[in-house]
Amino acid sequence: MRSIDELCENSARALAQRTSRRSLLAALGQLLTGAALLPLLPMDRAHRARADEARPEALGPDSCQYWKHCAIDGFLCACCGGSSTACPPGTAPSPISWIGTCHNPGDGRDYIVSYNDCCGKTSCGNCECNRNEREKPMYRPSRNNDLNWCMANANVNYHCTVSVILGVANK
Ligand code: ABN
Repeated sequence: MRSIDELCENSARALAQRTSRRSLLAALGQLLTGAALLPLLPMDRAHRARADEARPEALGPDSCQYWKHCAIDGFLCACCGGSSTACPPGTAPSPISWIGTCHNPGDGRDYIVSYNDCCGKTSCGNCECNRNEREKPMYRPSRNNDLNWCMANANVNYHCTVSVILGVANK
């Protein structure tokens, strides 16, 4: 019976006879290139976004799920050239607004938030956010937020909405 040593030696010799140094280097090169390109291949990273949706406190003010937008109805000004508290250039905040109370999971407190519409340009169309927490149906107009708060502005064109924190809500 042939020993394992003999078997290994013979198969190594047979491989060496069949393989040139050049082809070995080519195979090694292919292996290294493949390994280097592996991180560039398309991957499904959607699970990360889904994980963030499950943790609203991880999102910023340009996300509809951000805590202080809990009663908003409109386009987020942060996606329209302004910020979550400042109207975009060329628009003016409405003096009348919708008021909501939102819970901040970051500090566990409730805050009074004013949703002012920014007026003077046509609808922004970006980041529509319609959360309307505790809003009542249209047949109770004083408790319904589906209104153009630019109605009292010189230019009544609605553009987007800001969420301005007015203060902590007392229990
Ligand atoms: N408050 C935003 C808005 C504007 C026009 C119509 C409905 C809602």
